[in-house]
Amino acid sequence: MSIIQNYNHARELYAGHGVDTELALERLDKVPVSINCWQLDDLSGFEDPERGLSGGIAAFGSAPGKPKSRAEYMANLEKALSLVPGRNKLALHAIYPDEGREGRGRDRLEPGDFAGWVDFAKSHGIGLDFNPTYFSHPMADSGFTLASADPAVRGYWIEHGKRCRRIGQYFGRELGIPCVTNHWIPDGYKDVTADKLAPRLRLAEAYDEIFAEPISPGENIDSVESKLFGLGSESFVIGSHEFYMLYAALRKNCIVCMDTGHFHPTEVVSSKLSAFLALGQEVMLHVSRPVRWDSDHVPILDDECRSLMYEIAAQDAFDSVHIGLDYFDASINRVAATVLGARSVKQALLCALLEPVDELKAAEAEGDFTRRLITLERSKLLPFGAVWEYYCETHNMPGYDWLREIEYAV
Ligand code: RNT
Ligand code: ZN
Repeated sequence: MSIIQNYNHARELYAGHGVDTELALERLDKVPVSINCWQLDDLSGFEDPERGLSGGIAAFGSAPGKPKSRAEYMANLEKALSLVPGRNKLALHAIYPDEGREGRGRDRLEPGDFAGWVDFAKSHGIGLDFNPTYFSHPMADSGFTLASADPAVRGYWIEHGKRCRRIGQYFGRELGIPCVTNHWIPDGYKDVTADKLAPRLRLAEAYDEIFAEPISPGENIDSVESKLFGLGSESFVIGSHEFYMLYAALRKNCIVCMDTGHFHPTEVVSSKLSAFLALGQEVMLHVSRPVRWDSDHVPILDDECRSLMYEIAAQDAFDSVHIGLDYFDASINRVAATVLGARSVKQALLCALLEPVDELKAAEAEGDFTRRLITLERSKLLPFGAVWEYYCETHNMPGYDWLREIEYAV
């Protein structure tokens, strides 16, 4: 049977269960997913690719094919983008400036250092998101950046943060799509901490300075990303979830970013999202797949990814939740990994959009928890794959056999 025939059959089956596949596909097509540029090169960047990672993050694995030049990197990026259907954004890090702009200090970056990316985004019809790089740098060697007690170190990174916001604003202005500039810092202590207040006071002050310049949210939105613990900050992380949640709610100058790998393994971001929605707070997401800890595995179509997307789709919260990706696994082909993560999140989104949400909410309201559970289980049996394949087909992309499009060595 052809893709269309399969789809028509699936559409009828879904319709029989009260679900309109056409509407689901229409909605899916409008939701941008922000693809992280750093899976493609293990977060090496262009600033000084030989430097290696530090500051609580590491990419494990030795799959062949890591790009040896900017040209190779760009070709891989083109390939990856060509295999992700629907609306996308590209999330850059500050260590990926244009050619010839690599030598500047991070406290001297300017919008013009990323003009090439604006051209790239324009030619692909996509938006850009941005990330200051507060790690993998001699000024971050102490393990502290914005919360550092050393005014020279803190000042350096405050300047970096300010400049990154202006770069985000430039992206938003040029592309007509707001940029989310996401701030994550590695600051924390490896061991038992005597003064947990002072570094947090310094961090709050540092962000107050960074966010002081008013920038229209139509151009740039800042998000702050927490973490539970990291390599080298096992005992105490300055930028914790509570810290940022309160900071964002009280100061109203930024939003919270939740990375799905940054919580205790029994905590799930899908259960947290509605708290933000109930209180009118926008959220940025870093969708990752934590395996036992913040392992930054590539997202797959697993239960939590589906639950997370359900929370957005069931509340029609696409204007309040920005979906971004964050993973870096060097043990599998990097282009395929980028595509897999992005496709998986979009598939999870499609699954969510194909749920009979009204029926589920009605069963819950009536206290019919039996029907609620069985209706949810029924969804798993419906031919979602046929709908996905048709969606890919409408974007001239393979639904199932996309790996064939990628050349790679083992
Ligand atoms: C680190 C944070 C952060 C980074 C990226 C590369 O724990 O998740 O988002 O992964 O900025
Ligand atoms: Zn993250």
